[in-house]
Amino acid sequence: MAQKRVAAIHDISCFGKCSLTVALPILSAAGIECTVLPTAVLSTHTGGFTGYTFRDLTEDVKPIADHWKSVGIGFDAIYSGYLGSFEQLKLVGDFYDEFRGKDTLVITDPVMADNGKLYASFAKDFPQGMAKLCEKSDIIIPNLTEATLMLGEEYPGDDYDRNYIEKLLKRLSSLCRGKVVLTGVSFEEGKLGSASYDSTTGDYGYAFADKIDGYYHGTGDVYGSALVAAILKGKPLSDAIGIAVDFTVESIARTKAAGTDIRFGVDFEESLPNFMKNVGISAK
Ligand code: PXL
Repeated sequence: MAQKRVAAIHDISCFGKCSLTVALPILSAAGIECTVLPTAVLSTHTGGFTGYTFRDLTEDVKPIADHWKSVGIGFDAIYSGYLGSFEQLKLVGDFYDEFRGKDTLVITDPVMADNGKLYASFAKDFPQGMAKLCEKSDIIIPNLTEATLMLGEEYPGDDYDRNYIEKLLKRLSSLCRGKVVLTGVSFEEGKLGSASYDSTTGDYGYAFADKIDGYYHGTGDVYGSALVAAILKGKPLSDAIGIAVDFTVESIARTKAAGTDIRFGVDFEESLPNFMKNVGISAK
């Protein structure tokens, strides 16, 4: 069978294990080719570090895409994450239009907010721009904050139930092309996970694990990359969210046990063998 190929459009934060430095190894471990379109190079990610370098690569996005087009490169999926400006949103939307083939899955993680707050580096109207990019996406992966910001709704905090989440998932499915994974969902003290909805089948899915206290940077991208890999390996959405939750939580637990600085990213590498087994890769 032909190897699957993903175009991953994120920044490279050289240190701190997020965006492209996690998408590459995780997709590769699943046997998927990960073609990278770096939107910026930073010495570290922006979460908790000061004085980091930042080289914007916005100007390079279109020439790289044009060259790929001239070579005739196609993608089974396009996966975008952290994008830093309206101009980048526009360029990535154009990339989706240009490279969407008959069977290409377009997956957008609208990274921009958490815990009820837009990240400090984004303008107040950024969520509307991100919602436009989601309109072009087959699958979106917001957390509860990003979901409510894009829908222009109030953030519920911890005050919600299953009925609220299922209605929210339906509204989100109208914002995109029909499949939604909502992260950071909890119905029970001490448990945290994800919910999914596929509007083509009407199926909801849930995956929960024991909640680990502390905010570990880059875990959204570890989760998103594992999810994209599991979907491309043919797992139904409701199974893919479980594989991604287990992989992420196992990685966080190991990192917490090691006492690592929470800004440094999680030790997902040790979990790759288990992840590979779960997506159907076996040593021959
Ligand atoms: O997706 C997380 C992420 C990616 N890239 C950069 C970031 C962050 C989170 O803060 O700062 C540059």
